[in-house]
Amino acid sequence: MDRLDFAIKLLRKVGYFLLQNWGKVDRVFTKSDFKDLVTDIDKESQRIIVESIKRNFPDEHIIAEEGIYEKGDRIWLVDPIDGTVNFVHGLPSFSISLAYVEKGKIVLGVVHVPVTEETFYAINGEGAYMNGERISVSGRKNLKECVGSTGNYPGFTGRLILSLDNRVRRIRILGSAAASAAYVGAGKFDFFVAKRISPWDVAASMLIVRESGGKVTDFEGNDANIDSRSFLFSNSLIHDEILNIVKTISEES
Ligand code: 2AM
Ligand code: CA
Repeated sequence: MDRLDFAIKLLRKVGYFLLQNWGKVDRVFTKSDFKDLVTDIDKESQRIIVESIKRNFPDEHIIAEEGIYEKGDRIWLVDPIDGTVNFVHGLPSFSISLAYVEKGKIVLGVVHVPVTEETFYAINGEGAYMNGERISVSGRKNLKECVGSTGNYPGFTGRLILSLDNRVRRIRILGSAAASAAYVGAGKFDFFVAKRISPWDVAASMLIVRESGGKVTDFEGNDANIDSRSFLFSNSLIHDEILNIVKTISEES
């Protein structure tokens, strides 16, 4: 079975399931702390995805946010809901992220945003697409014209926004790292900064951004990989300028 076709159809199917439950979840549980949520819908979404992978690719392995950590050379990285807080609160920015990784190399990535019916995807060496149309990063070089995004990391995000405030046109916080990074690939955002996040959040988007002509590094400026934890996604043209700001903020803490 064609992996890309499989992954897109699967995420769209799970997207419909999520929309039926969006903003209607009554039981919410915390994980590592009060900011980190999970619901029965995250678990059910993950169960559907995992079952489908196991049925179609029985020899391959899975790492998934809600408690699956298998080892192997051929791994599917699953985030069943990226942006659970938005999902619970009935806000539209949440996504499903699925990446396929061979020996540490991201081969395929799909990010689906159910509310807007945007499916972003990329195959290594074959470009990046949204709903069948080729996408590419923006051509903005001047920070004053740039609209960028970040996650929420206590003690970091506030200072980052203070520092960017007078230099860029706008900063937006959407609440889904996978979608925010994919939006860099589509040229909607010019950059996205994420501190301390997990491989399932951004593995698919990393490939989407690179295949659309963008750049993805860690906060030291090294090319990011699935073991990285902090990321700068950009259109590549403004990468160094934003990286310098991020570095300054990181050093202050
Ligand atoms: P999640 O919804 O899959 O947990 C929210 O700011 C963004 O950061 C979301 O993409 C969220 O993913 C991600 N994130 C990663 N680790 C997190 C954590 N420990 N607490 C809250 N959000 C986290
Ligand atoms: Ca999640």
